[in-house]
Amino acid sequence: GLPNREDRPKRGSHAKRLLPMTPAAPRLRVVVLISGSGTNLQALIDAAAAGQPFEICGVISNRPAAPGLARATAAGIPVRVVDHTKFPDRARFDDALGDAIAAFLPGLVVLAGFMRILSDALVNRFAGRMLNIHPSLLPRFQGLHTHRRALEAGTAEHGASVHFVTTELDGGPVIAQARVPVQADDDEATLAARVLAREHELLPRVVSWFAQERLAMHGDQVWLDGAPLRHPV
Ligand code: NHR
Ligand code: GAR
Repeated sequence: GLPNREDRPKRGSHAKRLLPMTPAAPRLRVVVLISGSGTNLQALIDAAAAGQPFEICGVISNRPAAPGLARATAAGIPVRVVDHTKFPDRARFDDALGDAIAAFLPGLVVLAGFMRILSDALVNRFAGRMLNIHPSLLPRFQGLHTHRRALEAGTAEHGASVHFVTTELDGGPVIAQARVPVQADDDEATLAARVLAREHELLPRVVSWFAQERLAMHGDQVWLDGAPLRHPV
């Protein structure tokens, strides 16, 4: 087969003249869905700019005022807003969102702080090609307000998880997790910040695995590097 992307001659390099038929490596097209500040989006933009084998081909927000939209625009990435408040029901919103996603011809869809629950129809439209980053150590603290609930539960360890999106909300198979300690003097803001910093490493790493075709979901089973993944990384 083809050599790894990293091993192929770079365009303009001396090696190009030695191997003139080597094509430019195609980069995975990734659409990112956001609702808010978009710091995870920024981490993906930065990873792509640093040479990871994917490109952010579009960013979609359900909130017109999401600060993350400016991050995309600043990076020259096209943005779309599909405002859920403008649709009569979830099914109509999801149809429009699905069409907006599909128009970018993505190989992968990433939910990065996206705050609307997606219908089964939309999830199935991108089955095996949609990831979410969730701010807890799943299966603990599914749903919203995870940091507050972790503090209330008195848990010693908290973190974030990247999982394939399935029709089961926050229940799709977990790929990788980042753990942080909970400190005695933490409040929601300090704990969220500690988790978020780790999210910014975790999410680009998992997206790179998918782009390198090291990662897939078959049925509800995650595969990494040719073997079924028994425990999250
Ligand atoms: N959709 C499906 N089908 N499966 C998942 O695993 C999904 C999903 C959509 C979003 C992200 C998730 C998270 O990581 C996510 C995973 C929003 C809510 C929610 O209750 C819950 C989980 C997640 C995202 N949203 C409210 C709703 O009624 C609205 C809240 C708001 O707008 O602020 O959609 O946490
Ligand atoms: C992140 O912590 C992400 O895990 C979480 O929201 C934050 C978004 O930050 N996601 C959810 O809560 C999904 N319901 P960002 O917009 O700066 O990436």
